[in-house]
Amino acid sequence: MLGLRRRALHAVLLSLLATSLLLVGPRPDPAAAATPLAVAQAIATQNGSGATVRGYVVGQPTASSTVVRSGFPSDYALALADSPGTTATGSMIYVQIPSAFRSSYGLKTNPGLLGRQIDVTGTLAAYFSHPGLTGGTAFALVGGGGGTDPGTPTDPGVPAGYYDAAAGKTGAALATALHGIIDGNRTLTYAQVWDALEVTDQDPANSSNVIEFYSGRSVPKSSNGGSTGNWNREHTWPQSHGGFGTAAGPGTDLHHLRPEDVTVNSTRGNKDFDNGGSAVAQCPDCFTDADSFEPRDSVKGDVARGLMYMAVRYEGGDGFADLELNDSTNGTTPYLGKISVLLAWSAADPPTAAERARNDLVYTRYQGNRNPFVDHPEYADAIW
Ligand SMILES: [Ca+2]
Ligand SMILES: [Ca+2]
Ligand SMILES: [Ca+2]
Repeated sequence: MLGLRRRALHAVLLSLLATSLLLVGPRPDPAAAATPLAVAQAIATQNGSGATVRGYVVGQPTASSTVVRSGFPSDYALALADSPGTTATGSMIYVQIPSAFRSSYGLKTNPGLLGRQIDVTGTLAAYFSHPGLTGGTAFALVGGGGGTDPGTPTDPGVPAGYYDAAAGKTGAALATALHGIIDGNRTLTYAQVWDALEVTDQDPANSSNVIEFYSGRSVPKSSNGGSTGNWNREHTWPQSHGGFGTAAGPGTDLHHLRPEDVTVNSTRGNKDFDNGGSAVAQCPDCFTDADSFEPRDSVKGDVARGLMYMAVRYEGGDGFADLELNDSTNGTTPYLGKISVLLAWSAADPPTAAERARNDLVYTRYQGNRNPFVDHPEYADAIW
């Protein structure tokens, strides 16, 4: 019985292997991948050949001579041009977005892609009765933040030049440069934060759930609220350490707001972050005492980088306090501690792919600004 089943499985695997070998076909030309075509070249080469085309996302084609730049109706297509300001459809190539790439490159889901430079590999063939690129097999953002620190894996979502103003700087000059890069962001209302957290903190293994930040539990998105057992909106920089309440701005900034169990959120209260204390109920590997809270190891760096972002983003402008990290456990606005511990946590728990993906989501989908300490964790020691 077992032998028969194993033989049957073997046959299936062999036939799959044969099929995949047949599907491989001619090897791709590595030179084509290394040197992408400009959009003008791609428009002039509509011969059914395969190519990688590099261009700026300038909108979504909805008809042969119509490309919209807002109110994107779907994730099915985008238009590329050699200049981000192009509005003439004759200078654009229309790109079909296969289903596998729609959640990452469709404009309805990712309106922040407008103006970004991307590479698309596909077939040079008409789409919408217009010069096109169809059957895409690879989509990639161009750029990636300069080679200042080859030891740090750079997020491909970082647009080229994003951190140029910070290059070569340290200390207060670096903080000032970063502030200039990340300020002026879009803000959410406190009500919009519910929906945003369901996206940014979704459980990768269950799209109906979010992961509670400190406790690590996967809980239904639908069980948000203020009752025991619900999850709610945790300000990792406590409202009372910044006087911002739930105001649009620091009170709703997704770089430090996270879903957390109501009871655990209440236990954390407005305590500073530090090591030690006794175990926290419903929060494995979390500790607390009278004046501080310690989350589980795998989010220690995430906590630290979110707070470092807050200290640099909020410098006393926009009608809000100048948030600052210090080395105390203090209950006073606008300070939060302890910076020596947060630096150690950031070093011990460096950014993961999941943390970088969250940063990308906040950037592209909600706020239009990035957390520099996720993209460049080395900035932490360069400032503090
Ligand atoms: Ca303490
Ligand atoms: Ca982490
Ligand atoms: Ca500050």
